[in-house]
Amino acid sequence: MRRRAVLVLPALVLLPAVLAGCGDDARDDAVPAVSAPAGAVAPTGGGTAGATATGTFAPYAAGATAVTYDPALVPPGAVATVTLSPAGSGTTVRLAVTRLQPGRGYGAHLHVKPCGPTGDAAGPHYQHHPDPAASASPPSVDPSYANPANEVWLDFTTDGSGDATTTATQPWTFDPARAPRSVIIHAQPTKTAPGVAGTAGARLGCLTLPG
Ligand SMILES: [Cu+2]
Repeated sequence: MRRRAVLVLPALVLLPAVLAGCGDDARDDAVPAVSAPAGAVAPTGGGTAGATATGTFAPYAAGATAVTYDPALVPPGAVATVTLSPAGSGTTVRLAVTRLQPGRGYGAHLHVKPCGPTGDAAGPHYQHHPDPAASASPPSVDPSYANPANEVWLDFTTDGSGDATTTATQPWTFDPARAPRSVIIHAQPTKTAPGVAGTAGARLGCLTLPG
């Protein structure tokens, strides 16, 4: 009698949906929390209720907390610290940076995805009321959604040492199902006009928030 080999092939090969692509929706927060990458992340409070992260900028490496995409404008060795602090029914977000270019204005916002190999990986801005017309491209540029009351804008101008501290206080808390995952530092102050609202030039650097 002839024996018949039976091959069982996996019917499905599931790839993780966390490939660092740009241009997805603001929804990768259902991914279970992973341990903090090597670096100076100091998660506190579970990410959505309150969180803090500190990183020293360097060119991208897997697991990096702080990434520079423009070493001239966000020099390796510059440091950023972001703290999300719930306060009653509101939230205060504080960003402190050191050793950027002195006397220079930068844009900065909370974005929805962690930092990745390119600035685009961080996805669009966190919005309290998501813009129903927004997609990955174009992102929300409607001033009725892309504004500093509905997003978290942290623009700053550095002092003579390249340091700055800025805060934004909102009367709302982050949706725990889609909490912000990064701060992006941009090349320009944030624009407010229709069609460009919320944009701030190139993405120079990124700091990942604990998820
Ligand atoms: Cu931004």
